[in-house]
Amino acid sequence: MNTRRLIPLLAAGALAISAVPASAATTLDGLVGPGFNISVTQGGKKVTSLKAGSYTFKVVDKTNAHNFVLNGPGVKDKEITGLSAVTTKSMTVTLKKGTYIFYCTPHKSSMQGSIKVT
Ligand SMILES: [Cu+2]
Repeated sequence: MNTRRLIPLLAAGALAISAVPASAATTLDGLVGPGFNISVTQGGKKVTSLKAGSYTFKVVDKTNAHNFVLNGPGVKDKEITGLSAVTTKSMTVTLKKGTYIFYCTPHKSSMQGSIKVT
């Protein structure tokens, strides 16, 4: 039996199983607008650091002038709310160790924040 081939498969299986429970995701509150503001809070407190894991970004987008985009390890410029929508949308993502930024595309230089994941 070729155990060198089996071990990576088992490791991949273990990762998939541990990622399954959706109820384990912590909800974070994203807000864009109504002015030139963007933020991520948890229980009313600004989020600047998190432990790696599964998080649901619930984003309230109050204007059609802004969007909410998340970028970081494993999350490539994911648009959670779009530019021409006043909406509330949720997206669950797995955050890995590293730095994530959230931003509004047309106003990225002034409308952005970062979250350090450890
Ligand atoms: Cu904007």
